[in-house]
Amino acid sequence: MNVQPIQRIENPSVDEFKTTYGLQSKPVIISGVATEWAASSLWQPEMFKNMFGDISAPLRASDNEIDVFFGQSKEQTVMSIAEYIDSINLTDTKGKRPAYLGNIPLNSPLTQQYFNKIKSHFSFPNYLPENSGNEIRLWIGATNQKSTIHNDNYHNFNAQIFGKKTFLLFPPEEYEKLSIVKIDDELWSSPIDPQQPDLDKFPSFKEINGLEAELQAGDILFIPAFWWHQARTITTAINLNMWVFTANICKTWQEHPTFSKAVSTGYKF
Ligand SMILES: O=C(O)CCC(=O)C(=O)O
Repeated sequence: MNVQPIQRIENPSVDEFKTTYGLQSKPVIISGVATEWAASSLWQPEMFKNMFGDISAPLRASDNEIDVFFGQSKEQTVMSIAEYIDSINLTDTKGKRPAYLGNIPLNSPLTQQYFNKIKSHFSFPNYLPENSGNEIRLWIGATNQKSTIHNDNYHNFNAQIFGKKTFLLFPPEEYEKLSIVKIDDELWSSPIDPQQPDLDKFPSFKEINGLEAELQAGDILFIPAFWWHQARTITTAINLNMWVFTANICKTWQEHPTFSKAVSTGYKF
């Protein structure tokens, strides 16, 4: 795996971002924006415990998506936010790791009343003004939580609010070296664990080219639609992201030119 550090820019104007990164589908880390949000000083695991501790949340039983999508850990578990925060604080990297409070939609009917209490704490700039909507999601995970390598059909601005998280990013064309498979119509994912790749089974992963983003609190990572990505927490981490839907990108991976080329050359997803 050949990974280069991703470019970093300081508080770009909307025009600069849109022209050089958004319209070019070029990943970048934006600094100097989320650092100014109230969330940067207020959001810590204890704040969520104090404000929302009594709420019961459905969680994935495993914090490792490879177990969830390619293994046996499909079950969900329910616990209060207070119990969850205690479980991540107690995590011992050798012991059983806790569930994952990730992918929580904040602007959904179920969560709206809680979201209203914290929505003044952040404000994503409207870097892609031609968007057709957005969705805000919250992710609170313990050290070493891992997602699979997957892609999404919308742009993604992922703000690191607390702790550290690393993202690996690969261009859409690298699907073959990732042995991408279809999980369902919305989800295309890699069975490879990039931190411990099985190179006998997936030899071409050695040749892959990608980017690495080491996010510190206050950074915002731009992941363009259809770029493959994997998230991994380095410490207990709180992230807030905004998925941005735009009319000028194709709606599904099947509509992406790389996908049709892959299928025409015989690749079986
Ligand atoms: O932070 C994570 O666990 C995954 C984030 C992600 O992959 C996404 O927003 O698509």
